Amino acid sequence: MSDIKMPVLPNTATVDEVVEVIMAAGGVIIENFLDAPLLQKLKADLDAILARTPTGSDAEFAGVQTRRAGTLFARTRYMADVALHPLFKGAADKILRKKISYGWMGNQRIEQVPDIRIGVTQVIQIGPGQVEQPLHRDDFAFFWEHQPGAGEARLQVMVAITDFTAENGATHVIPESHKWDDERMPTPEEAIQAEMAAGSALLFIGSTYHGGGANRTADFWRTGLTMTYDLAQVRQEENLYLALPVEVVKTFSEELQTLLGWSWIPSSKMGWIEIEGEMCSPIELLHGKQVSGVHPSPLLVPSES
Ligand SMILES: O=C(O)CCC(=O)C(=O)O
Ligand SMILES: [Fe+2]
Repeated sequence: MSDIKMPVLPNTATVDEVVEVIMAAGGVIIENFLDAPLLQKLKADLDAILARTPTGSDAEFAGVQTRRAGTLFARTRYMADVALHPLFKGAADKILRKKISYGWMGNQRIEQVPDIRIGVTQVIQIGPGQVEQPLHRDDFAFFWEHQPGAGEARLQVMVAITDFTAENGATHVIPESHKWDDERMPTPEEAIQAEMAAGSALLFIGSTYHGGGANRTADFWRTGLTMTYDLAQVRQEENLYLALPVEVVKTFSEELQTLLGWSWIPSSKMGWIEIEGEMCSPIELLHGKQVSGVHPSPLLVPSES
């Protein structure tokens, strides 16, 4: 274990300061990311979910003394406070929404500012006896390659819902590992632990090597809430379209509906549905429109022959 410390910023830091530290170190701890009353309400909701969640069966990665629950936007009303936290959303916009130029459309040079979407929502509760998770990069989910200039695909938050300590499984992070290529293997000696008080949060990018810690306590369950912002052109890792009931999504602001994926990418129309012969954004479905020709689907109507 390295004796370097994870960089820490107060919640009064600016977005630019947060981005600067993340891009230098691969991650940063924001102290008091959530205020105490909000943390308490969020914790009550997450504890109720976790009480109904069994430990997992994946010994390799997810852990067998670990509880993981998703679909959090339908299970607690406080997810919006995490997703739209100015430092998290602000840093995600700055890190991920970098103008790119590529190719041509006829004689027009294509220049895009990529959109972002919410890719994962998960509460992770590491229990006594859980062993360390292998060090990994989360952008592995997109088969992201780490070449100079490749840019970042993900900004992730890990909010400490309980205190995170070295003994209870605080997340391991290898500082500056986001600068590595794909050949260099991470080793536990290079990692440091993101120890932080409940309410603080670790922000880190998809190319930073990290992993859940071992829980060596007798009876303390370490609880962390994680959420990612990802480039909109990669697939959302958690299948939010199927997981979140559409009635719930309809109650959200259009900003949140878009971030959750109920919108296309306007410039490329990626994610379109057809309505009346036009490629349209699926947000139209939340405004009462229907996809053409499937209500009712002829496949569900008994055929005459
Ligand atoms: O629980 C943690 O501290 C990290 C978990 C993690 O990195 C993962 O499951 O991908
Ligand atoms: Fe991870």
